[in-house]
Formats: sequence, C-alpha cells, structure tokens
Amino acid sequence: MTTLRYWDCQGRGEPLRMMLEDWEVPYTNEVIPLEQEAEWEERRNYSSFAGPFGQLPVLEFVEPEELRTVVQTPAIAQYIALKADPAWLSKPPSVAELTKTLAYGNMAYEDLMVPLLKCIFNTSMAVKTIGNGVPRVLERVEEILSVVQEDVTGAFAAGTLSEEDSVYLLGPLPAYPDYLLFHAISVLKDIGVASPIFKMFPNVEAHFTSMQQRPNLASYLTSGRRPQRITSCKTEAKNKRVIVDALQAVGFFDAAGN
Ligand SMILES: N[C@@H](CCC(=O)N[C@@H](CS)C(=O)NCC(=O)O)C(=O)O
Repeated sequence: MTTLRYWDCQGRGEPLRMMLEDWEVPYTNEVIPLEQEAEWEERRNYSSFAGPFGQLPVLEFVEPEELRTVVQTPAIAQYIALKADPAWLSKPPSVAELTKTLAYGNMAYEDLMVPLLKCIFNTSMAVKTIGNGVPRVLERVEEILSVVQEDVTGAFAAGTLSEEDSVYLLGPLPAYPDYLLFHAISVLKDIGVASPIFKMFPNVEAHFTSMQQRPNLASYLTSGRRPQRITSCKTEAKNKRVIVDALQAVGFFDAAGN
C-alpha cells in the first residue's frame, strides 16, 4: 500500500493528497499531529520515517519488488504522476513533455504555493507576495491557459477531443502542476484574497473551477477528511485577518470589497 506521510495541515502535502485522490491511488494518509514536537525531534533522524532530509512530506510507494521512499514535494508529485497519471500511463511522457511539466510544476510550487504558505507565518511578506509577486506569475499562467484554450477548442472542432471546455496547464487533462496551482489558488481563497485575483485572471478562475468540479476531487474536498488548517502556524486564523487588512490598506480590493 502506498503511504503519504505528512503533518496534520494542508501545507505541502495537500496537492499530493489531491493527486492520489483524483487518480484513485489506494493510499494510507498518515497524518502526524502538529503537537508532537518532542517525538518529531527523535523521529526526524530516521530516514525510513522522515527521508534523508528529516522533513515531510514523504511518500512510500510499494513497487512489486521493493519499497521506494520518495522525498521533496516536486519529486513526489512527479513520481505519483509517473505511477498514476492516467495520461502518462497510457502514453509515457517524452523528455520534452517531462521537462515542460517539471518547469510548470516548479513555477506553481516555488513561485506560488511556497511563498503563499510562508506569508501565513510571516504576514509582513503578504503585500509583496500577494499584491505583487503572485499576480506577476499568474499573468503568465493566464496567457498559458489561453493558448491551451485555443488548442483545446481547435482539437474539439477537429473532432479529436470530446470535451470542449477542459483547459489545464498542459492540455485537456490535469497534469501534476495543475494540482500544485489549484492548491495555491485554494490557499488564496482560504485566506480571503482570491476575488481580486479572479477578477484580474478569468482563465485562472476557470482553471480553479474545473479542478474543483472534477468528481474525485470534489468528493475529497467535501469529505471532511482534509486538514482544516493550511499550515502549522499557531496563529494562522489571526494572521489571515492581518493579511486581508494589509492588502485592503494598499487598495488590493475594490470599493465593494472584491
Ligand atoms: N523542500 C522540502 C521542504 C519540506 C519541508 O520544509 N517540510 C516541513 C513541513 S512543510 C518539515 O517537515 N519541517 C520539519 C523540520 O524541518 O523539522 C519539500 O519541498 O518537500
């Protein structure tokens, strides 16, 4: 059985959980309580538990002849995709496809998701990150999605695609970067700052909606099995309000509060 080991928060582990759920991989969701600080200091030294870097997430994937421990979020995401993404299983990715997917995955992880998680711990970064950095990245994502939209519409017109409206970062089906992007946007929504972003970037909103409506993902999102907290930050609820206030003060929202 595959095991994903991560903390009792969404954090870096959540997009990995979403991939496993959406791609119907049977897995054990091993959730480590956030309060186990003393135990963690001990357990992080065991590479079988916390990998060679003493951090989570860790994925244990049982191969027919061996057990693989995979660490580092983008590597885990790529590994899950190679083992379970239906598109990659039916047609293994070329070197070019693998490389492009890694580039998009790193963009969603390093340039969006991780800075957003850091803002929750350090609210002084919020205006710079959410007010400037994130929109700058999403401007490019918006363009990428509109090019894919044209391709998908063309393929639908040519009769090679059955669904006209599915537009993800790399084509008509979600690849692993889509789950990283979806989680980043979910974090913005959870903080309460997504509406100006959606107004600026309608393709990004449409991407968010398409992901949210994927049946397996929708049932996971409403299952009550997700950790409530985004991060391990003890003052997360208060910090989210501080972020909204800071962005309000710099005119991020319009007069109607959107
Ligand atoms: N570069 C790693 C970072 C992993 C990481 O920072 N994990 C944190 C939780 S989000 C952790 O386990 N921290 C505990 C520690 O370092 O003691 C990745 O992308 O997976």
